[in-house]
Amino acid sequence: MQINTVSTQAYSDQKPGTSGLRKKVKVFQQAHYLENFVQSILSTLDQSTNKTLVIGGDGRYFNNDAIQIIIKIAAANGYTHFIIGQNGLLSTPAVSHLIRKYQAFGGFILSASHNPGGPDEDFGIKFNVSNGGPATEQNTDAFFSYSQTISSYKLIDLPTIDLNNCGKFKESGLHITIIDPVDDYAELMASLFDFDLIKQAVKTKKISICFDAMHAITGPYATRILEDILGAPKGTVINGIPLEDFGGHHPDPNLSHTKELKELMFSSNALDFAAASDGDGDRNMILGNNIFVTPSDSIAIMAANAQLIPAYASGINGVARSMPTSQAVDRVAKALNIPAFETPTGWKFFGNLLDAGKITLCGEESFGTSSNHVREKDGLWAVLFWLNILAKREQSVQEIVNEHWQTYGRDIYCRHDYEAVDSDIANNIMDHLRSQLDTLAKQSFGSYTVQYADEFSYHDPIDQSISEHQGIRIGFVDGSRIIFRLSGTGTVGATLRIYIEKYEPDSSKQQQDPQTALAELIELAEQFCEVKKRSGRTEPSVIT
Ligand code: G16
Repeated sequence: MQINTVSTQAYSDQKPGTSGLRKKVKVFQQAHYLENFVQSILSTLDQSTNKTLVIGGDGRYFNNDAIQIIIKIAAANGYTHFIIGQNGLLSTPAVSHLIRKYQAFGGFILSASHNPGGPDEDFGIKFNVSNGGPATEQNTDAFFSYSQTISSYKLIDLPTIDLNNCGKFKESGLHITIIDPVDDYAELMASLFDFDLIKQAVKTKKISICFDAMHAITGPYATRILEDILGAPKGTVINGIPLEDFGGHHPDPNLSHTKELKELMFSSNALDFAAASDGDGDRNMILGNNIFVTPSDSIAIMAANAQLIPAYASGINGVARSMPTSQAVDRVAKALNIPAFETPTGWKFFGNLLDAGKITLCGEESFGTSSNHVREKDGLWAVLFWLNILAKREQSVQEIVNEHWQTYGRDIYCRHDYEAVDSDIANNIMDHLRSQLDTLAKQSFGSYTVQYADEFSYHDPIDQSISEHQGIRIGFVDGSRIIFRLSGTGTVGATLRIYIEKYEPDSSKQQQDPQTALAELIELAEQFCEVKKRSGRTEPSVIT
């Protein structure tokens, strides 16, 4: 095998964000851009004796070009065994599972998640390590530092690898396995949930389902599991064919981007259960007949009902949520007498807790939930978890949510996103907020008195690492919170996220619309950050 050394120049913008490196496709298509980043990853990680890598992506534009490049560079760096999804496709949770199951060194995931795809849209790349989870912040900092001084990368000459047919073959001394993207994942799901019970509920029409795959990666997974294995009628999965540009849509499962599903589920023809997933299959949105379940409530309800699910029947060790996620799951943990951890935004922060057995379930407000079965969030797993609860409890989503609120109280919650704000303006907003932190405590604003105001930093209890500047928190005496963060996943300007929550224990007041119930806090958020005044926007780009 002839290894070539190619001269290159560093790009200054290769700092990974919340979840890998995400940029416009055209940025990735610049000469040596992807190559530099892949070499930076491989040079930075310990040179292991394990030479197996998993590779796959969500099928967006540039997916398969990137796979061919990665194989050539990884082979030149000594990797000899490659497990690749057929047609280059693998969902993010499936990659996590495959790394663990086949004990690979790690895996490359090609995706910009919920961001749009196509020649003029977004692409992304992320490396997951041997526990199946995203590279840690220490790893990603090291990737970036290497990328800043890189002067060459290694590459072998290789014919284009055929990704279309499943099977094992040898090419230029490399062992290539092209696998069915769904098989191993479907088997894992069957081992966790009571498929017979769900099948029965579907067959007897106790649960009617619609799943929107948003023309992204979960199409084949959901079709196989929901329709072929669990027997839901053909057509249960909509937008089920993965497309390079997701059909021109934004594969982000929230109420703004799933209009078809929203219209159906808030109509008189609503089904019992509906869900959607994102570009790479790690996010989920849960809907019932005329109800949207917030992701923060969803993880709390899962924790409260975990004992109904075969895989978690003997109990859960603990739970974790990202800091901006509502405190609903903490209340369940308290009742179960198990620990609840608060981590920064980003799935990578759950990995150590999962590996150490401190937690079994974890979730984020950004439509992510999962458990210790993989080291990523898992969209279809969440859907199956809900279906298993519905089949077992024989109640509607609405009844389950209402009972949960009556038992634990409701954490009324919303998130306002201001997307594509000029970066300087966004940074000034954050500085303006920081400048108020020392003086806010004990001040009263209308019905609210500030208890604390700070910038969240996380001390990892397992590896003792410290992650600072993870969002600005303003907490009030009654437990309400307003949180401000700049997103780490956008590719245009900056996205300011404002998270607002308020606890409502009184069941006679729990049915309010969040925008109404939170109106005073929403006003206060503007008073603190002045995003409208400073950016000229009149309303958020997205409300979830
Ligand atoms: C990624 C991370 C999540 C994070 C989300 C939003 O999700 O894996 O942990 O909550 O981004 O991050 P931000 O608020 O910084 O945009 P995904 O689905 O985009 O990979």
